[in-house]
Amino acid sequence: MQDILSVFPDREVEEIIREASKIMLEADNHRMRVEKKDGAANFVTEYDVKVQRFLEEKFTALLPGCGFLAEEEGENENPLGDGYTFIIDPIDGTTNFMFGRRASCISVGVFYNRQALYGAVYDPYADRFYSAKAGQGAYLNGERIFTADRDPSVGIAYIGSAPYYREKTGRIIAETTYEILMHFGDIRRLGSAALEICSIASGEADVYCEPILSPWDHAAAGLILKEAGGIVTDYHGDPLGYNGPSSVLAATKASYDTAQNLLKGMV
Ligand code: LIP
Repeated sequence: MQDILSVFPDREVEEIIREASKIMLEADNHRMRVEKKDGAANFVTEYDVKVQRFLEEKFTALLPGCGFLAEEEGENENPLGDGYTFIIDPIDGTTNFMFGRRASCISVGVFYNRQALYGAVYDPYADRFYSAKAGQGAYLNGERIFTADRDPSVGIAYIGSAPYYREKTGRIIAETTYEILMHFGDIRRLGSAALEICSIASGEADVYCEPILSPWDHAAAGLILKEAGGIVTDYHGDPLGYNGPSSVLAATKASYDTAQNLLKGMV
């Protein structure tokens, strides 16, 4: 892994992501084409597709033969293969993006022979580029970032509402909200899992949890948080996979056990 890390073109990948973000910034929120996907309130805009196609074209030119596991379009039969695989959410926080709520990002996780190699989450509205290479720390706009060491009783916890699966998760969210609120300082919800997880990496929050989340939502931010000193598992404390949706718990070391004890029986 060290050899591939030393030659991985992270600067070129960052430049491609920054270039792709211009598609988001130039979007016309009032006239964009929107299609409905499976699940309640689950949408894809023409810009999600444009960003994904741009990224796939540029990453293929940069690293010929690379594979993709991406949210929009195309089949993802074999998510992680030999060599490079990009796990992409072209616009994480699509509903925010549709409504002009500037809380969305581009999320790109890069794997090599099924091992997490690099993660990048870029919020173009705030110009915050989170990144990490395996074993080499986490960064926000080039500055090292680290998780906080706060007592859970004052910590901030993001609760993802898994709105596309509300028939299955509605009551879980209600119970989770009660338990988390009774054990942490306060609760939040941004609507972008990648940004919520990255806010823990930069010390601005302490916990994120969501009962059902797709691999493209957490692949990049999960590596960034681990490299910042955090912990990312499913609700049962097991490592996250990338073959389909799972529960996700992301937290600082100081808050992880409290949150995992509350969540392990929820799913
Ligand atoms: C969203 C996540 C969010 C989750 C939504 C959806 P999208 O990603 O960031 O945390 O609650 O169900 O998965 O669909 O906006 O890319």
